[in-house]
Amino acid sequence: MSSTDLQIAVASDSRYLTGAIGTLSSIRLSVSRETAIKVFFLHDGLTATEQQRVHTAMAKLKCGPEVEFVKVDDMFASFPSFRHGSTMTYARLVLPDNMTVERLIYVDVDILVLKDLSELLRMDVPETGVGGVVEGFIARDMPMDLPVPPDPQRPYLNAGLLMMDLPKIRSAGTFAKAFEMLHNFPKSCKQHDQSALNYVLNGDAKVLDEEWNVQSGQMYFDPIDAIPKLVERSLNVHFVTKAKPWLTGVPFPAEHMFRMLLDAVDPLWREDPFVKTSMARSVERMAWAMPLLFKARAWSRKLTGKPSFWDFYESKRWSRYNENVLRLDVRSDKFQSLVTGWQAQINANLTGKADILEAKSKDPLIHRASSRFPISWRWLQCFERTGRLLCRGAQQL
Ligand SMILES: [Mn+2]
Repeated sequence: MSSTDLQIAVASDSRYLTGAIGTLSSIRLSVSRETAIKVFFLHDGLTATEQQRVHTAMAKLKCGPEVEFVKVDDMFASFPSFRHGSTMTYARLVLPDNMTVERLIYVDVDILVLKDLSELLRMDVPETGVGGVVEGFIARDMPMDLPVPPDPQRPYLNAGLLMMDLPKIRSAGTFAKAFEMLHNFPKSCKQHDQSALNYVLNGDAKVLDEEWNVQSGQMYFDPIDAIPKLVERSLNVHFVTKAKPWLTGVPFPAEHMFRMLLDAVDPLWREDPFVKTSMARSVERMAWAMPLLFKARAWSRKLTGKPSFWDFYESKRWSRYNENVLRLDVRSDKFQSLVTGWQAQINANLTGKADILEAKSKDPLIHRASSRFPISWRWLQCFERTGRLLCRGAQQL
């Protein structure tokens, strides 16, 4: 292929369409305008209107990627389904059979891509044909029904961003073996295709620097300390939790950047039925109460003899979230210059003059940090601390 330089594959159903539009736009902005981008968009039956929505959004960008929709058969029906019954997570495994290109980069549709992906084309890949970033969020799968357990010392990849050398994958049979794993040992494949792929690779992959796929749901990922790297455009942020930027009001910088892109290329994205009915948004409004609610559930489960590690974890995660919202100063120079610079970059890449936006985004969520929320959260913390002191006092009596 002479005119096309960067070949990308994504997979999405209607539910993630908004995310796909944001992710693809960010890829376009991350590479020079001389780099032509071809996108293979795997789907399980997007309507003509939905496909047109993607084309329209991409046409708003100068040198917008050429998108080819590829419908994949319902061959994954027997595999464990993802949340909401989606099996599109398996679609990446059929890529070697359907594509004639050599190097392909698979990208999840929940990533803000800032780092130039064409750099990945110049890297070597081992004979298995796969490269990726080590998983940092989900604990490594525990083998449930495997005859030979995997070696825990070997790297375990996150499947959200994969560089693929298709001829190598075909000749090593990497993805064919992963399909076999899913068929034969479904119980071990808790993380779907990611588990299967990792069992097959057993660490024999090109391990990329973390910056290529920073998994933002990690407890140690600090969304505010990340600002300088966002300014440098030196990392890709993978929104790995349910709190996707387009489904929630998460006010952190990367999430905000994602929504700014959507505002520019797909102004009616908030009307998407899956965005409008997002459960995550209402849960997020209760953020101030979440740490206590989860802790209450954790203790009640502990008292009834069914302790749950996850409730404590969730309680801690929401506390961390609330602290970060309090720390975030949207009026700070750091934040403002990030937003202004990003808006300028977006504007420079828009085709129509009429669409050019001001740096002051119409995102109403970003101003929430100064709402009543911090007060409720502080009061709850006081309440909890007093309760704990009273309990301790009572024990000493
Ligand atoms: Mn993902």
